[in-house]
Amino acid sequence: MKYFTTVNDIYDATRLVKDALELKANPYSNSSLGKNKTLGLIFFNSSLRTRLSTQKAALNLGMHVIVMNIGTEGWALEYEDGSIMNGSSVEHIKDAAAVIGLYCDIIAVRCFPTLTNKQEDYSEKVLLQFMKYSKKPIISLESATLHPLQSLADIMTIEEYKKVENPKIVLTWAPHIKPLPQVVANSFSEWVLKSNYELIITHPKGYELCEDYIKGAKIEYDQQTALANADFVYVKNWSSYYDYGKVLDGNQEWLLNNQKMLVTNSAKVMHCLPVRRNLELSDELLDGENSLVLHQAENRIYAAQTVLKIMLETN
Ligand code: AN0
Ligand code: CP
Repeated sequence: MKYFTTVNDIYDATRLVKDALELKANPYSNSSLGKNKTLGLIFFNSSLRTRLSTQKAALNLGMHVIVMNIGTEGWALEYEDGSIMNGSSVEHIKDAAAVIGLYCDIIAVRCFPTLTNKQEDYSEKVLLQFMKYSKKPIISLESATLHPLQSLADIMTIEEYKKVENPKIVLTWAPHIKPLPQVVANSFSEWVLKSNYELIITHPKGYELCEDYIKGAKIEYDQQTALANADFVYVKNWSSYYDYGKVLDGNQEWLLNNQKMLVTNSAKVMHCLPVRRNLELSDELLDGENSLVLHQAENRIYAAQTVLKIMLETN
């Protein structure tokens, strides 16, 4: 596997989740596999879980890790091919990615969308240029459209906590004050669907997601109807895809609480974190016995370790 940027980069989602859970049971079984190999973690945006869990995953495999917050510490990068660089950008991504490729055996990149130019964001221009110019295996640490390590950890968590073979999984939109990417929702949807689970997505009108990631999901605009008999409720805010990057007025009533969850099948509550408490999700649910948020965060280590292991074995 040279790239891990979407569920479509892997041979079999169900198999990968099984492998990841096996690795979790025996995390030090490959502690020399990464000897003398260097992982580069390149961050254009902030992170807590992704940075620390991927670093720990690499250390469990005996790799070296180098980290750069390129968004705040690096030279301002140029992305347009053939441009005359007489503006504010100092270095072309062609050169930066090629140099990073010389220092690393595997490169992992976090590059959020701008949320101002849909076409540019959804073309994944940063990630694709890293693939093209670094010539090294690339892992997405959340790109402009997808967050595959988060989704792998999420599906692992569902496998661990499901009580029936085919649980009812609901993805619900939640309020926020800032425009957030559609990324986590896109990614969770494509992984759930690829894992052959049914998915119900509920959101206010105007927050429809890009069709490419949700084919096969059911859309239900009434949150309570969607939640009926749910086994897992995945909570996430995202900004509008069609009115690109906008936060639409209202919808504060979409905040979930214990009362609204009464119609579910004592559903487990999921969120990728970071979460704004009592804006996106209430304290009572986050701190309640059905919350899986810390289990999801823990599984990020083994999701990353599984992907790194496969890359070390196949490159
Ligand atoms: C990011 C998002 O919603 O995509 C990262 C989530 C893992 N969240 C924020 O920017 C708050
Ligand atoms: N869930 C997640 O990716 O968290 P960070 O943004 O803190 O890495």
